[in-house]
Amino acid sequence: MEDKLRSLQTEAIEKIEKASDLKELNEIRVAYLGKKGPVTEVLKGMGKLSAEERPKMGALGNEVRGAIQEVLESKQEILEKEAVLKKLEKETIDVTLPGRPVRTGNKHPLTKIVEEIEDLFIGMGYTIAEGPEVEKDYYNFEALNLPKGHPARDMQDSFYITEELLLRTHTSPVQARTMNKAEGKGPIKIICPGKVYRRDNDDATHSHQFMQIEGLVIDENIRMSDLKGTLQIFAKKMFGEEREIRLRPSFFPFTEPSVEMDISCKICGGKGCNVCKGTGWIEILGAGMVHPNVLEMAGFDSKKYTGFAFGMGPERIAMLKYGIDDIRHFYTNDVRFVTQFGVEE
Ligand code: 2U9
Repeated sequence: MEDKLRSLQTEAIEKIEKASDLKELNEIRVAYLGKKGPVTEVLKGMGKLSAEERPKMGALGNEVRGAIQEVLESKQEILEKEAVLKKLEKETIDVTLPGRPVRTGNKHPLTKIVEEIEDLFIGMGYTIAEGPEVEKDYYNFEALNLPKGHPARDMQDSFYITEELLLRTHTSPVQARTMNKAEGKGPIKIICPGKVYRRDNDDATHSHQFMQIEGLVIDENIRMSDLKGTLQIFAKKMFGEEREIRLRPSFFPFTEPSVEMDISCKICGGKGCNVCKGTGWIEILGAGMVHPNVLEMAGFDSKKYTGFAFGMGPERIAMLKYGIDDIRHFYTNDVRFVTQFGVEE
């Protein structure tokens, strides 16, 4: 019995010293010192011992228990200290580390350009007018001097929904609607930004969905010089004060005379380079004096009122301003593209 108790003591102490955490240590305590433990089992056999043997064996039993208990307690202390150190190490915060940058969103480059152009014209006294993207054939074409069968309508291959309904091919219908609402009374001074749709095969410079910003000024005594002055201010504010503009004769059914406006190339200053295709000039927008038919159809007396209008594609403006080479970038929402345009200053 004595040998058994001594070997239990050695065995228990070996296990205690190898214990790696408090849970394992507690399992050893229960295993060796518990009521069903081996020490108690061995001492149950004390009944067979003689009267003088019994007290000695009992004392040995207590001594073995005491020795195991003592080693348990010192191991408990060590493991508790280790546990605290491990916890401290795990929860240590290095306050000298740099903060994690807060990722902010980006304004889409098209949104930036549209807002910049809106702010520019709002600063010149224009108000913003909007209208439906699913538009009536009348406002999209007829009210703009493009009667049914007019060849110009084929140019703008359209997404028709029904005979009379289509996805608007420009934002001009918004101007037509605004004129109709005015019931022949000026002045009108609006810009009309919005999405437009054309049945076109997408490529680097064409998209079936794109944006337009058009402007319309109607009042008594509006002249071509008012148009030229307005376009000059726009060009200088958008592309730099040193920009020059030139107006070339053009044709649009809804304006007469019609012009296309170029700005002097900001890359080569007008000498000619690949951006301006060697001409020194870059086409930016179209414009003209509102056609009298359009005025009359909208209920304005063309003897009393005149007006000018212009139209531009913000994608083209953004591509020139930011050096973007493919219009499809605006619509594929690749984060590598949009994040190049930082948050508003
Ligand atoms: C009304 C009267 C006149 C709008 C105009 C243009 C010239 C023009 C194109 C430029 C590039 C469209 O985005 S684009 O493809 N637009 O050149 N637009 S004058 O004239 C109007 C509009 C409405 C009632």
